[in-house]
This record gives sequence, structure tokens and C-alpha cells, in this order.
Amino acid sequence: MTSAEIHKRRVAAVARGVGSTISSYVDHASGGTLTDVDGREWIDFAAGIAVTSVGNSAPRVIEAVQRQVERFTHTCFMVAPYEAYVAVCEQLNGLTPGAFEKRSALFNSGAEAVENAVKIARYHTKRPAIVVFDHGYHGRTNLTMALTAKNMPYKNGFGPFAPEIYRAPMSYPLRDGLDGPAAAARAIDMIEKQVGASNVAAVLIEPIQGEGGFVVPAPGFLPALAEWTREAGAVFIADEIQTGFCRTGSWFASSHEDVEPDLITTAKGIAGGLPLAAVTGHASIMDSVHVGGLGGTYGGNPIACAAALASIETMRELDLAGAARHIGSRITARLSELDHPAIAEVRGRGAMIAVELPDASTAASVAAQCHANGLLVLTCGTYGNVLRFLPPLVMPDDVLDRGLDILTAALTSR
Ligand code: PLZ
Repeated sequence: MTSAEIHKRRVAAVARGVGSTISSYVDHASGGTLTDVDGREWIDFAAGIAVTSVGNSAPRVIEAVQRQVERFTHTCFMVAPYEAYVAVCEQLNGLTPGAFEKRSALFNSGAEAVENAVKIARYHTKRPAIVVFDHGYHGRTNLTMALTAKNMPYKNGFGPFAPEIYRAPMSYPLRDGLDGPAAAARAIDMIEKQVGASNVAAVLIEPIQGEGGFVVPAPGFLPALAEWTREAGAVFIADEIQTGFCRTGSWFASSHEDVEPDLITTAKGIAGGLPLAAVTGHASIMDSVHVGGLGGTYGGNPIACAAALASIETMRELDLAGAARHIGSRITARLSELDHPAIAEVRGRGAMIAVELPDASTAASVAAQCHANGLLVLTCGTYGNVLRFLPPLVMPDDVLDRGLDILTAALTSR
């Protein structure tokens, strides 16, 4: 069956509201490429939106998943528990920043992890307000839509949204020209004047914004916010769903500025493509919730846990944090060489790099040219004008370079 044939069936069967970046249908995938059903190879600068960091069909993940499927597929951890769930929590508690005692709870999707982090912070503080930031993205469920900044396509027509969510100005150096402390002072002033420190349950932020445009806050912004949050008796939550698990060149992006969040949400890269998400944090905060207050049928599914343990082992053994730094410097070097007037900024950390272009139509046409030439890239940003690159961290140099050839040709043809 060809992509065109499947696509015809899709239009008749799949809800229109679910979009796709490309209209080719995948047959199989590896460490750096996807092959569609028409036999065409795509260089993968998307990794399923920062998910397949260990590659698609990573050998350890395949083996662990197969072994687990043969033993059992599901019991529900809330009904009959199993070791893999405990082992994933141990790994998360050890790998996330901060030497303090931690606990974790497992869920299915990023949005679900964020929802639970908010539940835990509100329970612990007995306060209502959640502070989020301009350009922030936290999901598409009802609560997380309210936390997400951008209207189209995420929120438009889907309200009313959950109350007690307050949006503070983000540090966006290209656009605001502020240094980190000044941008933090601006955000804190807004919170104090418009929300009131004593009402704040949590400050929730992506250490580098993902969907919002790979916005890297100015140095000092995150530490100042974290410190204010602690002094206010509120919970500092880092949403590391996109930045976590080696993507930015360290296990977690908070570490680049020595920030130790009270709670961290993770998903995406954690399990090599299987659906798994987590909230990890201070034992005193996590354990404040009554027994039975957190859970869900599938959270911490044993197959996803087996995949996570194998993915984490792969990241350790192959030093994928180092690989992310290597990929990032290779991408940045090629893009900086271009010095093209359409490139407003090349930014990011590790293998989470983006170029900001003048407008959405330029970004869309560069992306379209990349797609026509077999390179899968994604756009992002509040203004839709950012092209982002999230290759699997196991992508070989020659594949990366071929992708960069296609990308630089598309950028310079503008
Ligand atoms: N927090 C920081 O990046 C998911 C969304 C794609 P889920 N980002 C990709 C789309 O258009 O739906 C994300 C994220 C951050 C939370 C989430 C939500 O994670 O697993 O998609 O629910």
C-alpha cells in the first residue's frame, strides 16, 4: 500500500483535528532515518518530537520490551505492583538534579505528568495559584491547555479553561534584550503585584522552552526565579518533558544553571518511544499526598518501564549527553557559517537547536523544501517562525551532515 493510498483512507477514517507534518506513512525507522512505505528514506531531525533520543528500534529497548511482553503486559501498579516501576523511580530519583531525598510517580503522557505536579504542589501548599510563562507549553488537556500560552492550534475554541493560572513574562533575550536578573525581576514584580506571593502554589517553567520556540532564558533568570519561589514557600516545578534525558547535553537542562527544582516533570525521551511520564521531587512534597491520591490505570505500564530502564542504560553506556553536545556543536557550526540575513538567531543547547527566521511563512517554506529533499524538520514558536532540530542522539555524523546539507541549502535559497 502506498502513502497516497493510506492517506486517502486516513482522510475518511481519522479525525481532521489530528494533523501530521508530512503525508508520507512510515514503514520502519532506525537511529537516524525513517523509511516510508514508498521506500523513501527521511533523515530524522524530529525524533518524534524529542522522544527517540536512543534511536528508533534501539537494540537494548527492543530486547527489554520483548522480554517484558513475554512475562506480562499489564497488571496496574495500583492493583498488583512490579519491580520495574520501582526501578524507574529509583533511576529518576538518582538522575534528577539535587542530592536530597526524592520520590517519583509514573504516568502516561507529558500532560498527565504536569497535571499531577500541579495537583501535588496545590495539595502540599494548600494554595491555588500556578504561575506559568509567555510562550510556555505544557500540554493539551483541560488544565494543561490553560497552562499553555499559544492559542492556535492548542486552545482555540476549546475553553473555558481552568482558573488560577497566571502568566508571567518570560526571558527571551533576542526579543526583550534583558539580562537574566532583570528579566526575573520583571516576572517577580508581576507575580507579587498581580497574584500575591502567599497565593502561589507553584511556579512552573520549561528550563528551555520547546514548542514556544526553543527560547533559552538569559543566564541567571532560572536561578533567581527558583530562589524567589522557595522564599515564597511555593513549589518550583521544572517541566523537563522536552529538555530531559540528555537532550540538552546533560541529563536535565536545569543543571546547566545549577538549579535544583522541587519537582521535575519528565516524559518523551525517557522510554525510547513507549509512553511513559513521571513527576520526581522532594520526598517531603511528593509524600504529602494521601495514599491513593495519585494514580491511573496505565501509569508506569511494565512494558514502558522496561523500555525506560533500557533507554537509561543506553544513555549511560553510549554517553548520549556527550553525543548531544557533539551534535549541537556540529549543527551550530554549520548554521553559524551561513551568516544569512534571514537568520535572526541560532540558539539552543546540546541537540536542541533552532533558528529563528523573520516570519512563519519563511519557516514554513524552508521546512517544505527540507521535506521535499528528504529531511524531516519541525517548526515551533509563538510566531511560528522558528525551525527546530531534535535529531536522535545516536545519529551518525554522516547522516547528520547529509541533513545539514539539505537544511543549509534550503536556508540559503531564501
Ligand atoms: N511539556 C515541555 O514539550 C509536549 C507537543 C506536541 P504530551 N510537546 C509536544 C503537540 O502538538 O501536541 C510537551 C512538552 C512540554 C508538556 C508536553 C506535553 O506532553 O506527552 O504531549 O502530553
